[in-house]
Amino acid sequence: MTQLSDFLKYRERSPIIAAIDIEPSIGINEFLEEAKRYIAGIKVGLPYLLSKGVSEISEIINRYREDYFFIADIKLADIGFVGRLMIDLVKEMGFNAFISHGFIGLEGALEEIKRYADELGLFLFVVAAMSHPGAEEIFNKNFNSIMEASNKIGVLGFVAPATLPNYIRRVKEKVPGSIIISPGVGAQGASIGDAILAGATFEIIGRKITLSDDPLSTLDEIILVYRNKRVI
Ligand code: BMP
Repeated sequence: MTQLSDFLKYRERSPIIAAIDIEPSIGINEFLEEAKRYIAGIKVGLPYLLSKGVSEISEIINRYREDYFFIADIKLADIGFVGRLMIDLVKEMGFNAFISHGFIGLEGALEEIKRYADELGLFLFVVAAMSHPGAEEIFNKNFNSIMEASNKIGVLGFVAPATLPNYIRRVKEKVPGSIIISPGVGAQGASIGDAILAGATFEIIGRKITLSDDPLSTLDEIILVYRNKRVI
């Protein structure tokens, strides 16, 4: 059973969630072995999940389940029935949490997904707004409706963009006790630490770490920025 307090325990170590969409340059095992002192959680993206497969991801999570929390970035956007099949796989692989879209609406979709997540002891994050430039064209216009629907069913986890930190502030205003994970740091242009200053609980950092020839030195540098900005 993964609860809000479990994430906050890891937050004491660091505000970093590493986004693993591709193999880190030093290989996943060495990376996870060495990055324990820098990173709180690991968000596994669909490209990595599909390329490794269910059994290999299960093995990885099983090996490091005490060291990190694991989020399955499956961004559900389907009917409840399909959502539940996906959640079964997420549970089987040993993840603590997963991400769903919220624009699918409650009845027959998000409501069912939330209920099933609770039943299986998985923590649910809903995408409140997205980080890329085109997000403002359609997706982010629905921010209020997504938040309202999520509130109705007691969602406490949100994804909100570091590139558009106003959404982070708005999530925090609407659900003060929520946990906010924020992508867009590094490769997409947001500065390290700014999402945390806007109210995010964790920053999701992908390519800045995974593409680095020396991810551990990069993590050292990131931690230094957090210290200078006094967010840790
Ligand atoms: P990167 O730091 O390499 O840009 O990776 C960002 C990660 O956050 C990716 O895994 C992406 O799927 C995810 N993400 C995002 O970039 N923007 C969003 O709005 C929502 C996301 O989940």
